[in-house]
Amino acid sequence: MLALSRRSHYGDSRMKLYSFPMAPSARRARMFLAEKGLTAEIVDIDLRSGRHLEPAYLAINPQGLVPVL
Ligand SMILES: N[C@@H](CCC(=O)N[C@@H](CS)C(=O)NCC(=O)O)C(=O)O
Repeated sequence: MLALSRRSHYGDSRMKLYSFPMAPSARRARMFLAEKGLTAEIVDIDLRSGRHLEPAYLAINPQGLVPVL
């Protein structure tokens, strides 16, 4: 089980969005979900503390970028 960051839940969904509140790309993905009325579990990856470069996250996205859906 990943212990990447705090999680917030927006509805009951099988989708999971790895995101960071201040990242424009991740914000675009959250806006897309909202506009489509879709819900996803949001997992915040703190770019400032380098969580996106940790092995647990690189296993999810080897590019080390957010967002990932
Ligand atoms: N084209 C990609 C760009 C993703 C991207 O550049 N994400 C930035 C945040 S906006 C990021 O993860 N930066 C972390 C880094 O460069 O170390 C997309 O839109 O998904």
